[in-house]
Amino acid sequence: MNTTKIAEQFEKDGYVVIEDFFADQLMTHLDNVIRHYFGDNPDFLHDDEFLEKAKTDVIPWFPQREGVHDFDTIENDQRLQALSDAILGPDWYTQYCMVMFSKKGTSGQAWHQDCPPDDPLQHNMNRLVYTSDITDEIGGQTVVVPGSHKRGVLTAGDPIGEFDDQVVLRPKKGTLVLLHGHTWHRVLPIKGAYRFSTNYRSAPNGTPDDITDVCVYRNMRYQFSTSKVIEDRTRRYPVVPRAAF
Ligand SMILES: O=C(O)CCC(=O)C(=O)O
Ligand SMILES: [Fe+2]
Repeated sequence: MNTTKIAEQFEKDGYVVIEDFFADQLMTHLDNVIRHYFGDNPDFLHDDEFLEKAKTDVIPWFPQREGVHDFDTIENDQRLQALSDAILGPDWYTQYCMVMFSKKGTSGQAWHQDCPPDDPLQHNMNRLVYTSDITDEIGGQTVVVPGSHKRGVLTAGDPIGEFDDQVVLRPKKGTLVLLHGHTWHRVLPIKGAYRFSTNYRSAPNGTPDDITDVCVYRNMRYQFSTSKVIEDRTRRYPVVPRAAF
């Protein structure tokens, strides 16, 4: 593994994909733990307004907070720590391990930045682990705009529209995706029975612990701790009827 090269690629693109990073056996085990936890019909935690406006159907689970230690192996992986050192600098810290589960027929996640890019130096980094293949049949592909972590705030507009320069990722079992919190990204709708990813969120030293409390969508800024829309972005771009052109 060329840590320096990977860190350079991350700095340039705002994300990096490394296939076959984790062993098959470990992935199979964690996949089973997650499927067993969620069962067939998990309930949603978010309120209706969030689901409607954010077009985001995700049920989070924080296994380590419940004393489930199966996920610690990844947290302690020396190679993952070396990559995190190279990208985040000394004394970076782990925020939490979060499994994000979506049911069949749900809309995935709309375009967002995990935290506002108002200060370019304050950000989280997602360390995403995929315990089974994400395929076009299952849906739930992760979509990113390369280099957008340096473009400032996500443009207002259609929450699920396409960008010309977007790249669709189809992570396989054992893939690690490192993703800058300011990179514009989304998750496509889920067509298979369910879809999940496991995120070991981290941040550079000095980053506030609640950096991801406010998420930027193309139609709003949403604060999770208060379940409130703190900025309506739909008024910033006038909707001009087609007939006007
Ligand atoms: O599950 C994914 O592929 C991406 C999830 C995401 O948006 C995030 O972890 O911030
Ligand atoms: Fe995200």
